[in-house]
Amino acid sequence: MSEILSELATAVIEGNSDDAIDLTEDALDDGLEPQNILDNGLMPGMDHVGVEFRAGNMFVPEVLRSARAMQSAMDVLKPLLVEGGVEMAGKILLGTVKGDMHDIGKNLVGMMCEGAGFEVKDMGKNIAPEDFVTAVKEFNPDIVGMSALLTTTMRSMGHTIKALQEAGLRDQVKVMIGGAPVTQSFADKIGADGYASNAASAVDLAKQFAGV
Ligand code: B1M
Repeated sequence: MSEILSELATAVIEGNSDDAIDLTEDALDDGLEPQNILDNGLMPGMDHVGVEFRAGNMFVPEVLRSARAMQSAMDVLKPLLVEGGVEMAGKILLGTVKGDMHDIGKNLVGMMCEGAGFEVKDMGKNIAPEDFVTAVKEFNPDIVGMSALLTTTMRSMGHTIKALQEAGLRDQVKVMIGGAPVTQSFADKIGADGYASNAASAVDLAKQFAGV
């Protein structure tokens, strides 16, 4: 890895958005390709964050800072990546289900997935099954991600899967669910394709779904 890319990875790990932007611009000025900057600067930084988060060596506020630094750099790179026709890893439609206002974990999942190269459309919170259906038709995602933090709102995940089935869209998408009260057995029960217990595992699962 060139020195500037290793500094960029460090900026992401340390959650330093200003450095992440400056170094991304410097790398572009030095003639590095946007894809190279993404794959060998930003991604290794975010991968490291995922490993440390899973190991309990980094905590939510630090991970959020890293994700924001990654996103700031991605704001610089994204138009160039799109212009250059670079393929994203896949498209994820994300939302917190109906009746549920908790979005911190969902936001973290979205940022980490963006960091891993996915195009993420975040619908926000309190998203009804029919709104997921409409958004699937419009955005055509590879993965639908749902988050719930309340035992009372978890059931809306099942309702959303049913609504996708009824709209004939279920086979077009993988459904990934998560949130504190959610378990693998609940995912199995409602017919989700997978469950992730934290943001780093959500990235792994999304990559597995996308075959990357
Ligand atoms: Co609320 N709340 N809350 N709350 N709140 C909990 C969830 C609760 C456990 C607190 C408690 O009583 N001990 C409890 C739920 C009990 C239950 O259902 N069993 C609770 C309650 C009861 C409520 C209210 C009903 C309180 C009231 O008004 N009486 C109310 C409900 C409002 C509503 O949603 N309709 C309410 C309101 C709120 C606030 C608005 C004040 C605020 C939310 C602010 C916000 O999100 N913008 C809030 C908060 C902050 C919490 C706690 C304290 C923290 C949640 C959080 O952000 N954790 C929470 C108690 C706790 O967890 N200690 C609590 C940090 C976050 C990073 O973790 O969301 O678990 P988490 O996300 C993780 C994983 O779960 C996973 O990855 C994330 C990152 O590793 N993950 C996914 C999450 N989504 C995923 C999706 C995936 C994959 C992985 O794939 C798509």
